[in-house]
Amino acid sequence: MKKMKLSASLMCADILNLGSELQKLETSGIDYVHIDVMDGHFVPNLMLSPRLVDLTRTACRLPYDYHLMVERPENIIPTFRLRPGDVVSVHAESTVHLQRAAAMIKATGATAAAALNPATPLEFLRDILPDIGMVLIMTVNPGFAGQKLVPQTLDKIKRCRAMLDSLGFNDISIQADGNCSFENIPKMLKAGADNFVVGSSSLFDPAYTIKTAAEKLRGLEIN
Ligand code: S6P
Ligand code: MG
Repeated sequence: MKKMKLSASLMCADILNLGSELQKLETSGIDYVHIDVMDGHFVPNLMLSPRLVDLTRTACRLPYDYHLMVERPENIIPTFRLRPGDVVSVHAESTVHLQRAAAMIKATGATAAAALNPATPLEFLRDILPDIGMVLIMTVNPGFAGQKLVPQTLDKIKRCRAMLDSLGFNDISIQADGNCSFENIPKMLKAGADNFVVGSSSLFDPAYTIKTAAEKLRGLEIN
């Protein structure tokens, strides 16, 4: 079984204090910073510009996990200063040239990933598997934080893990994005996800500090 990875959703952090939030993520043992990029077309929201994101990279050493919710992702990929160790997810629904986008990402030294909306069939992944290191399964419809889990996505995670393993892609990890709460993560883990985008439902729940929420999240893997 793969070790659980936690990817902190930056749009759910305290935006007025991003520098100290990033330092807290690093000292709390978070694995990735999840960057939601939205263009107002692919999703009805706008979020996290390349310049702002690049500036935040001086505040911590964590790898970044970019989630591109944009039309024509090929146009925006070169505008980020990607580093080896970063992951970039491109939605299969967002481009007719998914393999080209994955190749562009790999050429920078980052890992390419493919993302699927809740209603998009797993079959869309089949021919991109040799180019990716991760599948991002949207467990809510993309565009906003604070939404409720789309229940059938749990079975989709399970079928995705089975499909990857049966085709020999055991190394490809599965990220769940949306409503990764203390209650839902155990179900997602059981279904076969190993990487979790933690946002307002858990890591940034005001009932906890980042440190205590991260500790509670790590405990979910053991129990
Ligand atoms: C949603 C976006 C997500 C959110 C995350 C928020 O379109 O892709 O990454 O940032 O899901 O977390 P939560 O716990 O509020 O659902
Ligand atoms: Mg996301």
